[in-house]
Amino acid sequence: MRPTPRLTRIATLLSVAALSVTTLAACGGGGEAAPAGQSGGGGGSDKLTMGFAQVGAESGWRTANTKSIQESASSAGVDLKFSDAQQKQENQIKAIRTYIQQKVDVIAFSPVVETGWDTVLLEAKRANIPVILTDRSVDSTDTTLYKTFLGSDFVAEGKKAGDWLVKDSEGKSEVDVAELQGTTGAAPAIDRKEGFAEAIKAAPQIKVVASQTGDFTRSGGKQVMEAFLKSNPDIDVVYAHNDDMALGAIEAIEAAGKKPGKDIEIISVDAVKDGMTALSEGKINYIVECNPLLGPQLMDLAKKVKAGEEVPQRVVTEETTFTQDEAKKALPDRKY
Ligand code: GYE
Repeated sequence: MRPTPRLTRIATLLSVAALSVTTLAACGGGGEAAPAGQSGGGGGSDKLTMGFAQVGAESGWRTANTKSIQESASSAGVDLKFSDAQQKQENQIKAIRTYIQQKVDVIAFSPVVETGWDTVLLEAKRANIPVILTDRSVDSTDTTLYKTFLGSDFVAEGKKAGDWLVKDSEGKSEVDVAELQGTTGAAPAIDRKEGFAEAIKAAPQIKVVASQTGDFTRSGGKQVMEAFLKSNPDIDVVYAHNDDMALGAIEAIEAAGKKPGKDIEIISVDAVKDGMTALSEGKINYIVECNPLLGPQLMDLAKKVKAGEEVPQRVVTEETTFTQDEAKKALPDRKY
């Protein structure tokens, strides 16, 4: 691990109005891709200003993540500029460039895909604006382009899903798996696939017979599952990279006259309320948790970075797993 040079803050007295010409899509999705209004002023006050470029509003996980960031910014006294990229990298790049123009104190973002970030990250570095990656990472070899990466270990999540299936498949002669992948090129899709594949090597009777992206959405999961059921009538297990796609798959399975959780077992990742409810009802068999409540840690890291303090290059969030019985117990206290 290389020590990153401390960035010098340049206080700006420039007028906010002159800089905030370009605006960004507001939070919460639903809007069009075109820029919409946003709140907050630029630099110049003592308040920390953060520009956050969110992926979109594609899943229950994302909604909980956005809420966590907005709520913790307001309780930490952080002036948050928030944009929703509607799952498009070019929108995120535009948003980041606007934050650079506005001279925010810190830029944070959850990169929709892993590749293609070096140019804009270099622009932020040259402008002396520190960048924090949250939730998803980038594949840049120059790790001085960002201060830290706060988020889950997605390979470990995929491995937990695979480990459960290996145990569940003991004594079975053939287990055909259909995989619903997350957004193509996104770190959680790449890593959850890899971790799962690694784990199931321990049980040669488990075979991934179909694997396609459902883009982390419910409708994507449903559509892809409908096609899988037609092309592969003998699917035993669905491994969905998130709960939303698993919920979409449940609809497709039921529409085909089969019982999710029994005729076809389902494993997913996230553990959002709707997923946990389906798990407690026996329609999903196992969920690996991925914690979206990254807001408080993010605000903490941002304050440290602004103060010039060293922060660890990687902060991994702690997560667990849930069986059907465990879901029943955990549901009443579930926050998201
Ligand atoms: O699992 C999925 C969301 O990046 C961890 O993105 C996140 C993933 C999450 O759309 O539901």
